[in-house]
This record gives sequence, C-alpha cells and structure tokens, in this order.
Amino acid sequence: MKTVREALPYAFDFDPVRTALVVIDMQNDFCSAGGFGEKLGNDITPTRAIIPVIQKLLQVARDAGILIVHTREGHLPDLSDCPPAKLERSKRMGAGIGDEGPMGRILIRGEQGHAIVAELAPLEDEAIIDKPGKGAFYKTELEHLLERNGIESLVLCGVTTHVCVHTTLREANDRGYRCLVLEDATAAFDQSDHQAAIHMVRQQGGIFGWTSGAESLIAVIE
Ligand code: TIU
Repeated sequence: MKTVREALPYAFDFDPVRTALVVIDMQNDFCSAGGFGEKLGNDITPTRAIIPVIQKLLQVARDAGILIVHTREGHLPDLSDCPPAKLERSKRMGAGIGDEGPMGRILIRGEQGHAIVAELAPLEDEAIIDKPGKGAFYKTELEHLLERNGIESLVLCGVTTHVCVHTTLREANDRGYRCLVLEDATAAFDQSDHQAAIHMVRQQGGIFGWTSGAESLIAVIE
C-alpha cells in the first residue's frame, strides 16, 4: 500500500496494482486552437497548461506499471449516438457537433479534433475508452476493463473538471471506486468552475473522494 499524505480531506491509501490512472478527454477539441472548446467561446489556456503535468504522470505511471486508461468524448460520423438535445445545444452555441471545423468535423470519432493531443498520445497497449457522454462509464466498456484488472482506486486527471471529470467521478463513486482527483492535472475553461468542482470532491468528509496535487502522488509512486 502507498499513501498520499497530503491528500484532502485526509490521507489517500492506494495499492498501485489495483489503481488506474484515468486521463479524461485530453483531445484537440478541448485543448487546441480551433477545437470544440474554443468554438464554444472558451479560452483554452487552462486546458493546455496541464499537458506537461499529465506528461509527467504518464511517464511515472508507465514506469510503475499502473494501468492507464485514456478517454475521448465523441460521436459516430452519422451522429446516431448523439442525443438530439446535446446536438441542439451545441448548434445554439455555434459549435454544432458534426459541423466542419479547422480540425475536421467537431467531436466526431476519427477526426483530428477528436484525437488526443500529440504530447499525451496513448501507447499501443493502453486502453482508450470512446464515450458519447460526459461520463466515462455510460455506454462504454470501462467498468468491464476495471473489473478485469481488479481495480479498486482511480486517479482522475484531464478536462474539464466540472463536466467530464466530475461526471466520471460521480459514476465511479456510485460503483464503489475510491477516487483521487488531481487538482493541478485537471482544468476547466473558467478557474471558478475548476475550484468549485475541486471543492465539491472533498466537502462533507470527501463526499466523492480525495484531492491532491500531482507531485504528492508522483512522489510516492516514483
Ligand atoms: N470533456 C468535457 O468536459 N466535455 C465538455 O464538453 N466540457 C465542457 O466544459 N464543455
């Protein structure tokens, strides 16, 4: 067992063999110029800023043999897996899912915008979960993958803290996983959304789990 002593609201104990690092939606659509996030009117500086932190986490997790799972939000080219309500809202914001953009069709599987940023490219043997929703469990094989690997704890990083990270956190929490959210390896376009989301994880004695800085975790697994 390892312990992240600085975690909040109290120390986080985890067994690296039973822990997965889940890297959520670090895609061009959320982290690169011309992507979905920017087209929705957001500043992508915060989502780009965490790329080097996640690079370091990936390197350390790979060296330690920790299971790594990457996720991508996106839809089939015919949009058959995109709820009409989601499509309608994106169109209202001027960034319609499936519309042509500078990096291909917005949020469509196989397009450049949908790809994970080059700096965080998954290795060939690493799992990639393609999800149509904000949560990584909904209509995906994630639960199966985690069960098959005997996973009990999840370390969550990626974007955006209050949307896809939180939805995944909440889904994981209800399934009994112990979750650590890394404060400086998650980001939202607005700092206030990020801070509120981080606060919500650890309020009420850790209602959804734990938070810590990435270095506190790295120090115990390196
Ligand atoms: N990955 C993810 O968080 N999807 C979003 O749409 N996030 C926004 O903040 N819009």
